[in-house]
Amino acid sequence: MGFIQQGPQLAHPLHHDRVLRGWLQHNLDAAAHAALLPDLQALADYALQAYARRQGTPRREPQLTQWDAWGRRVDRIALTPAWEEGAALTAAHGLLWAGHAADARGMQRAAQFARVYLYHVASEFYTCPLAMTDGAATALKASGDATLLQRALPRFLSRDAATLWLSGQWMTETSGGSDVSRSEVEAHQDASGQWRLHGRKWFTSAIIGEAALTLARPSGAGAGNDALGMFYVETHATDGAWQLGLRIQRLKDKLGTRELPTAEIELDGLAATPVGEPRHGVRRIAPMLNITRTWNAICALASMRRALALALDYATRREAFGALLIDKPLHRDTLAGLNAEFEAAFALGFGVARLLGEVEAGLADAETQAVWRILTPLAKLWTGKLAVRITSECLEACGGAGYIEDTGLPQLLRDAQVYPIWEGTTNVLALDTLRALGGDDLSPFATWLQRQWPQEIPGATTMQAALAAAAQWLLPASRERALLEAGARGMALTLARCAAATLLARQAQTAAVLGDLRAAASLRRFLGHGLLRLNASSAADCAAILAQD
Ligand code: MFK
Repeated sequence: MGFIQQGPQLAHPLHHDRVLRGWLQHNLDAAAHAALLPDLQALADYALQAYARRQGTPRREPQLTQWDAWGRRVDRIALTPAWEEGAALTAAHGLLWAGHAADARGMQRAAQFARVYLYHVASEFYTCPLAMTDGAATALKASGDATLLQRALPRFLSRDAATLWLSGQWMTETSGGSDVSRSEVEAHQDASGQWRLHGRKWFTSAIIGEAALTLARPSGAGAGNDALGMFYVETHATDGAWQLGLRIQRLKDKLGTRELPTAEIELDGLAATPVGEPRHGVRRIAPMLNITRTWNAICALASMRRALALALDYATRREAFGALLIDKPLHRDTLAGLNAEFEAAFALGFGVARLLGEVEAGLADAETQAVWRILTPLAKLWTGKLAVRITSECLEACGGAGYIEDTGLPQLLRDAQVYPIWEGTTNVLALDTLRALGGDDLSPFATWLQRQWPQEIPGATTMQAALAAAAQWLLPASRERALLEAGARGMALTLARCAAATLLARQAQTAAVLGDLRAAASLRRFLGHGLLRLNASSAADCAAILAQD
């Protein structure tokens, strides 16, 4: 037999992730760190076992059975083994409840998202319904609806798998995924006063939840997003059957996240409870979006990290042109560049998680709350794009093997393509950044970032120059909406890179005190890739470029 190449091996996801370990060491106090470690260890061990278990075995997918043998409509969904294990892991290791625990330092979200980061890839996107459940818990808390809180919150945040409930987030309709104001699902009250929903939801990301938050238009309420109400529904009756008026029409045939049972559902009288007055639905559901967008960012980081870990390991096993790939200057440099981008993205994603915890714990002043609101869409949009790029590069780093299905590598790329799409596309998030900025003055955000940059770490002037260019662009652009929107993506990417550089600089400084100069090296490389991404064409150039006749 000829030469057989050894495939990449997955290093222990906790022990061999210096970025995660460094961040936790510098951000958590010793007691919090020690309390968290057993859960991280267990989840990383699980990830390692799941990786080994799935090598060479075909991936399983959920199966929908709509009718039983006797013609009864059952809409039964058989899940994959990883999904069957999800509830027990969630309850045991605090994937949901830990984010809502009381913490005097406001670190509960950072501790939760460290768990999510280690679990995500092995979970096969079971993290999607977890994200939505976390978002639903947060939106219900914001509503202050005592009856619903009493009913749903203990179940959403249960520490016991037997009583854990998951929630969906039913927003997308055929009329609009981004423009929710066009939603057509109607809500009306029957003779007994019970609200009931009618219409079709086109993408319900994980239909397995026992509950959901959804938007619907009360009959006669008129058009637009303000006329939508937010409703709470329960999907199953006490006997375990689907509620009357809820049918699963089919599971979606998707490019990736194929273990996730995304469904198209028909509502024909499903009982629903309005959360507060049934209007201002988008405003009411917005707290949920900011939570799921944070999950999206952390899960994008997890996918990047998995791809980078495999590509790095492969480089230590694959020989070409007389040397291991890891000793080839160009390959080495390519991997170093990707890792530096990842490390900056990690600093931003976990920086947002930490700020979220501080905001929720009531520790953030108004300025910090405003910064957190801006950083959330920035983290989501930039990590989403970066996950696609990094997973693609890591496949390429494994050569032809990276393109072969049963190496497991193509799935990383296919799955990563969801991050820039769901929970708001890159452009929708760029426009949300404008909404969060709330005007033409970048200086409060810029001042906050400048204050964060540690004096001892070089690079502040590069960051300040990029911010100054963004501010200079924003001021006149704000007077012309079309110009502002056209440049929103470039500006959002610039701001995301400035924020990531700043948070990485903080990490570099605390690591350097302990003699660890690796984060500083990543920062130098990241700054070398540049921070400025302002690049919109003029309206005239766009017209010329797009003209086809
Ligand atoms: C593994 C990781 C798992 C991640 C979970 C995956 C789950 C996937 C499931 C899905 O993909 S569900 C579909 C997700 N859909 C979206 O994310 C919708 C994308 N569209 C938007 O985000 C639009 O910006 C949005 C519909 C929210 C608003 O568009 P509009 O109609 O132009 O809204 P408008 O009038 O600007 O804002 C309405 C109100 O909401 C305003 O408040 P007021 O009424 O008080 O003025 C806004 O300030 C507020 N708002 C909007 N976005 C907000 C927000 N408030 C806080 N945070 C935000 N992000």
